[in-house]
This record gives sequence, structure tokens and C-alpha cells, in this order.
Amino acid sequence: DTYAKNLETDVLIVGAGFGGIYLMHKLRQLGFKCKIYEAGKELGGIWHWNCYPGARVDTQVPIYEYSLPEVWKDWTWSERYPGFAELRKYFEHVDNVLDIKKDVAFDTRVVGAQYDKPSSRWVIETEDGRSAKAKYLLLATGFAAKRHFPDWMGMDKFQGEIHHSSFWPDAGVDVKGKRVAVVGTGSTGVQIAQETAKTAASVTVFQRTPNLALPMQQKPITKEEQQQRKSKYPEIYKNRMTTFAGFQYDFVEKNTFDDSPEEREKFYQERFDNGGFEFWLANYKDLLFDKEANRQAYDFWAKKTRARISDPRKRDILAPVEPPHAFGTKRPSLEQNYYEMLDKPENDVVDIKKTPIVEVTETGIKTEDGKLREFDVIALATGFDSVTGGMKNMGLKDVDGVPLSEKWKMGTWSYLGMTCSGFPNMFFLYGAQGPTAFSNGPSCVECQGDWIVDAMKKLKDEDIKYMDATKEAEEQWRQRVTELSDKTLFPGTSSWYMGANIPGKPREQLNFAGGIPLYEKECREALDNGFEGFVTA
Ligand code: NA7
Repeated sequence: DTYAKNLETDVLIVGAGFGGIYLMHKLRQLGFKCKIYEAGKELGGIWHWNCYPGARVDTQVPIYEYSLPEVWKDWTWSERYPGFAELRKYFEHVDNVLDIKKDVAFDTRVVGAQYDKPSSRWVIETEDGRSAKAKYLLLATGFAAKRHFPDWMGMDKFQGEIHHSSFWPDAGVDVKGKRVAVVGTGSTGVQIAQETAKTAASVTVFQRTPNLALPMQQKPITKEEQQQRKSKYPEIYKNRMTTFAGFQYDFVEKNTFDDSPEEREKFYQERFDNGGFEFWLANYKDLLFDKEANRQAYDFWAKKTRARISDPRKRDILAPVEPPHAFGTKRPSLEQNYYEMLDKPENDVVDIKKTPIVEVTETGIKTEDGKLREFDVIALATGFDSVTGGMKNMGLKDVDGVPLSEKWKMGTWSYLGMTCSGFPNMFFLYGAQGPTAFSNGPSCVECQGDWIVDAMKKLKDEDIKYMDATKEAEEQWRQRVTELSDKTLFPGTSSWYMGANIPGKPREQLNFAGGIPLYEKECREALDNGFEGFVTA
């Protein structure tokens, strides 16, 4: 029984989103007995938690889905960039095909886990006092498992409704005719603002850093056109793994100044018109490496965006002439009329870098200039203790009882972005020092998932009890991650990629910046060279 007080299984997976489901499916095929512990009430991971207004994926389908033919063959979408409700339906379909739920314990939050060497088992504890013993512990908890709440005074005093984006009530919040505040301008803040504005009396966005948002170019897609395209899906999914970020497009083999100004203008315009991340991830190959090249892209973005905002004050806050950071070193959101919406007189944007929020009162939000703005609803789109926060928060301990939160206090150490020294037979995906935030989720999950499954198969075939990364291998991987990042413009920007969004969090690159193909090659080599960088027993 999945909910047993003392569960015994081969594999305990934490998290029933894209990653956990993929691992379960692949491991079952090899005869491993798997169970999933999931803190939420349903499958879907981030699409279970995210039901705030406008929650939508900003990677196109069919790139943003499993490459498994049994799953895609009978599934079609209604639009290029589906919303959370349709993504939840997709997970129902996944369950119908792969029969996942029967092995998932929902409402089950892991609060502790340690490997017991004498019995060669992980012992995993849940919040409500259950436990599991497993040969393998797989963490598929995603990069946004720990929310970030600001620490303003008076948050509990507010008389209206206040919600963090990923704790949005499932039943929704009626914003019709209401005054809505949105704090934060990451992907989430932009989506909430543009969606709530459709019915709210007013929307006020509190912006610390402008989002260099790109036009989504959303379009409906028909069943017929998808059916026709399906013969190409195997090829599309194969190609996906050959690109930097696991997309259908890649950076072009040209530098920015190889083109004349006219050619460049045309090149940029085409990417803008195609929409999505093309202006980011199918740009010139020096975009994220060369300051001057990057400035060209920024200037094009600013010119296009400024032209959409008639109010000069708002224009300078939303799309300043001088770049707030190098383009693409923070994640651009994909917007749908965000700028036209904020340009309207009833809506507003407040520059909280200039006048920070000092307090939440019973009626609204007070800024440093003494101004109180009154609201009925406050949406906190303030993000997450991204990438490492979730794993640090699960009570994981190494074989000697040292908490992972201690090990990662001054920085992050992993090997291949999937294992940690002192945590035998524990694997994680879509987390620290993997391609994670620089990749399309399903691509990353399949790349890392296949590696984990192959490693486990090898252990089984060769009758090895466990594999454990060495400290030296971890140190070298950390250097590798740093050295790849240092060649780019990312370290120069304060972003959650660099751990810079959480007060006191060590500043370091949290993601592997070499792209999926290189990452896959390096991970494969370690496995093929007889568990290089691991001790086995
Ligand atoms: P993000 O991208 O981390 O955005 C959080 C936003 O909240 C960002 O604009 C922050 O400003 C702002 N923020 C954070 N803390 C505060 C405080 N204390 N005061 C004011 N403003 C604050 O989170 P999202 O949920 O939008 O997106 C997460 C990822 O999920 C996204 O990238 C996609 O991959 C999916 P800052 O930029 O730090 O100045």
C-alpha cells in the first residue's frame, strides 16, 4: 500500500511532476518497484501548484511535452503555449496512458531522509509520521519548490486578499471590479498582471527590475495540423536534444557584428515576429557572451517596446534606454499585451527600486516616499528560493548525519548536477548544477532521467550495492560549472540563476551553462568510464 505507515520499495521518488513521472515510467519498464511521495494533491508538479490567473507555459508544444510516443500519439493541444488548466488535463492523459497514480502517495511531504549503510537502504520520513525504506532515493522536486516571501512589516494586517502565486486558491480569486496589486515582475508577475487586468478595476505592478519581456505570439492550433505533424515528432524530439536549451531552435552560427546593421535589424525583427524565446535562444551566438553584441539586442528590444508605451514615465520604468542588465541574463517573460495594458490610465507601474515597499497596511501598500496605495487583492509574484531551496528544505542528511542544508550553506556541491557525495544511491534531476534553468523542462528531465535510469540499470546488472560521488569529483564539477558560467554574461547580473534573489544566499552559478549536448556527453563519459568520479561497493 502506497500510504503504508512503513513502506518498503526499491525506489522512492519524491515529486510527481514531469521528472518524477518520467523516472517512474522508465524504471518500471526495467522491473524496479517504484513509489512516489508527492506533497500536492494531484500529478503535475508546477502545474499542480500554479493556478494563478494567466499561469501558462512559455515554451511551445510539442517541445514542452514528453517525447514518449504512447503519450503524444493521442494527445492534442488547443494553443501553442497552453495554460495551466490544459496542462493539468495533459497530466490526466499521461496518467491514463502510463497508470502512474496507483503508485503515488499524495499529500505526503518528505521531511527527512538518510542512508543507512548497514541495511543499504534510504530511510525516508514524512511530515505525518509515515516512513519508507528504499534502495534508491530519487528527488524530482523541481527548481521552484520553496516559495520566497518578502519580509515587509504588516503583511498579516492586510484586510483584503493576499496570496503568493504558487499558493493561489484553486477556486480562484474574483478580481472583477477590484483594485489589484502585483508585486514582482518575473514570468509570474507579468502573467498575473496581464490576465487580471482583463476584469479588474485597476492593476498596479510593483517593479524592482524591468522584465525584458518578449512577444509570445500565442496562436490557436488545430487537431488536424497537429495530427499531420505527428509523423515528424520523432525527429523533432531527436533534434530537441541537440540544441543548447532543448528547444526546436538554437543560437545561430554567426556573431552579431558579422551582419551589417540592416541585416541585423532584419534578423532581430524576424525573431520578434516568430515570437517566444527566439529572440533569446535563436539569437546570434555571442548574445550571452559579448557585452557589445548584447547591447545591440537590448537596444532593439527597447526600441520596439518603448514604441508601445505612450506614457513617458511608464515607458522609462518599463523599458529604460539604459539596460538594467544584459539582455537574457534574467529570464525574459513571454508577454501578451503587457505593455499596452500597463499604458492604460487606470493601470500603473511603481518603480520600487527608487521607492521600495516599506509596509503593508490594512488597506494597501506603503512605499518609502510615504505614499499609500490602496488595494483589494495583492498578488505576491516574488518567486522562489530557486534551484537549491527545495532540496535544502527536505531534511536530507548524508551518511554521517550532516544535513544537506549545512553542506550547501556556503555554496553548492554536486557531481554532474545529479548526485551528492555522502548521499549514496540518491539522484536528483532538474536541480542544482544541471542544465535546469537554461533548458526546457521536459528536455532536461528526459536527458537526466535517462542517465539516472541507465546508472541504476548498470548497478543492478553488475550487482553493485551503491554508487557515491567522491568529494574530488564534486569539487571538479563545481569548478566546471563556474568556469562555463564565467565565460558568459550571467555572473554580472543579480538573478535567481546566480542565487542573488534570496537575501544571504551564496552568490554562485546554480546551473550548467554549457548546453544540453555538452552536458549529456560529460555525464555519459562518467558512466561509460566505469562510474568515473564515484566509489562503488
Ligand atoms: P522570479 O522570476 O524570481 O521573479 C520574482 C520577482 O519578484 C522579481 O521581479 C523580483 O525582483 C521580485 N521580488 C522578489 N523579492 C522581492 C521583494 N522583497 N520586493 C519586491 N520585489 C521582489 O519568479 P517567478 O515566479 O516570476 O518565475 C520563476 C520561474 O518560474 C520563471 O523564471 C520561469 O522559469 C518559471 P528582482 O528581479 O529580483 O529585482
